[in-house]
Amino acid sequence: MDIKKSAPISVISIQGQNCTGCVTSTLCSEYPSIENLLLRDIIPGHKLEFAFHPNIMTASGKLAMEILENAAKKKGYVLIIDGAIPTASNGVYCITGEKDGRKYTILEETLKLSLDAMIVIALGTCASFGGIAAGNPNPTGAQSVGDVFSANDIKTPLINIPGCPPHPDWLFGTIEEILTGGLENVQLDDFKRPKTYFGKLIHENCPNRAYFDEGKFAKKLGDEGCLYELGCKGPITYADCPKRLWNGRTNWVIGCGAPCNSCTSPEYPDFLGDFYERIIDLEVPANKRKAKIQENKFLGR
Ligand code: FSX
Repeated sequence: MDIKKSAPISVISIQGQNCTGCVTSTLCSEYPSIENLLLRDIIPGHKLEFAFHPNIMTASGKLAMEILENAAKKKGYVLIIDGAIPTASNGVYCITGEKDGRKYTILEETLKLSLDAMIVIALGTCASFGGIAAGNPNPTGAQSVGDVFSANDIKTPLINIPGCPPHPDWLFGTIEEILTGGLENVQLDDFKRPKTYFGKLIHENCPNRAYFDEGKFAKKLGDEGCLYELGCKGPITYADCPKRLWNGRTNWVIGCGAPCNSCTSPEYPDFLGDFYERIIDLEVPANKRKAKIQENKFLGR
């Protein structure tokens, strides 16, 4: 088959308040491999060009800031922002870089670079919803990319890829959907998450679901049974972890015997209770009755 080659798509990646888990996780991509991501086609006929990436580029200081300036001149790039954006004190709490004695904040880089991007991808829950960085008491005024857009009337298309950290497929699969079918090819939910990856509850595909329906609940870690009473948030969490699996498709959190803590949700972490605290707005089955999941009051569904 004759595959038409298209020009490389320029990608600018900038980093706000985070633990670098989002980049670490997504650069462990297997399909496409890191070799394909950086040197070859991401999918046949389509290549990415990482013009600026603070975690894998060799340049630093003034040279790095000049590379960022030059990359931004080529409009229509994909802008990936991971980490939350501190907005208190003019964003002084997170600096992208320094040039000629002037510090450039992630807040001003976000505002500037978003304007000429084809699409902005908020990578990880901190960038998508504030996440841990915006947790109470949030002294830096950390906000999601979406909230910064709303406050500054930025209309550039935005996609949220949450997860603390996100799965590599969620990021690069979404970029592939854009490359092959355009932005309109990506169906988003009410929180701008791609439905391909965040369209179903963990609960719908959980291998422990039969235990839940039977009313058989683990009382301590290691017990057989559904992990609901040990704080599992799978019944209110949208992600495809049970089917996609992690770390080279070997396992996932519940497969390891630990409860899901709902890291892809907008309410994570402050409004979901402690990690090992049972969610209380759920109707659980009794005497083998079929379970009926109540609407989640937080999500307003
Ligand atoms: Fe947050 Fe990401 Fe969690 Fe960490 O960039 S979503 S703390 S995995 O690194 O921002």
